[in-house]
Amino acid sequence: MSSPVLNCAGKPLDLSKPKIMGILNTTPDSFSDGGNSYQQGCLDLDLALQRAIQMQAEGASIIDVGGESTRPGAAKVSAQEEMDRVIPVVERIARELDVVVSVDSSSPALMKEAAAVGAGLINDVRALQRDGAVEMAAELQLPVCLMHMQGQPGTMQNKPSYQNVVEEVSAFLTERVDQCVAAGIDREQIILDPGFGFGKTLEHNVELLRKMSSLTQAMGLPVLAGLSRKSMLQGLLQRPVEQRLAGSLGVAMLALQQGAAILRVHDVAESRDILELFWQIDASH
Ligand code: 7PJ
Repeated sequence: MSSPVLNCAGKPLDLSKPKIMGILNTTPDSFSDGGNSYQQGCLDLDLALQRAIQMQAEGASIIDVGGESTRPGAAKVSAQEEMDRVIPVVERIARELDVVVSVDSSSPALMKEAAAVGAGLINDVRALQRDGAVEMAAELQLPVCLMHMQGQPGTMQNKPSYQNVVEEVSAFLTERVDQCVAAGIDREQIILDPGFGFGKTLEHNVELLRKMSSLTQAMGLPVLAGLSRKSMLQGLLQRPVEQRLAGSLGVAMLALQQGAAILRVHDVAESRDILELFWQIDASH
């Protein structure tokens, strides 16, 4: 793999050892809170900061702040609403903590504002395909995570279909990397993500996880795995969201063995134990 150290707005992120990205949702209907206190969407600034402090203490190197729910059927969020939710949280965390703050967004305007208040990484589930997004990321000179999704969040789970999911995801990401590099983004600052659950059936997700190392090897770029509490665990284990911790840890370990460089997770402390076990025991890294 080429240089595994990302430059996140001056903060180095060394991916020669895998890292944990802790999820901080600012959406009121965030994926995992399900209306109970399991993980509340952090609308409140102090609460968001407390959660970030906790995740950092538990071992997160990156805090991923998102304000748009991308789960199937989620209500659309206006650009202004997304901005109002995300920017104050990014600003507060970047100011108070020595941690990389990433922004889970597809909006170029939001990327710009977030960078201005200290964001160090752009995480885009649309792989910078919105108008002006590639150019904005190039201008901001922040590392980017490019994720594969088939279709759009509202309808992506209706009938996902592929001839060969691994090849198609790989081809898409290759094309996006080329676009980004052509626009002036440093290739060494790009992270790839197969996008588990984004326009994929259970079988597609399983196939992608099984073959994730081919993605890592073919592209020579770090890969992020977002598997935490996802519905494939419902498909595999018939567990509702509040009972997916063990399953999430299991697939996290498999992802590490397939070469994942970043785990995007809700349960930071537990995931860090998995990461440490992998690092100390598995000789393949
Ligand atoms: C992902 C994400 C993911 C990246 C979400 C959820 C849905 N960003 N944002 N990868 N998932 N890069 O957390 O279940 O898998 S939102």
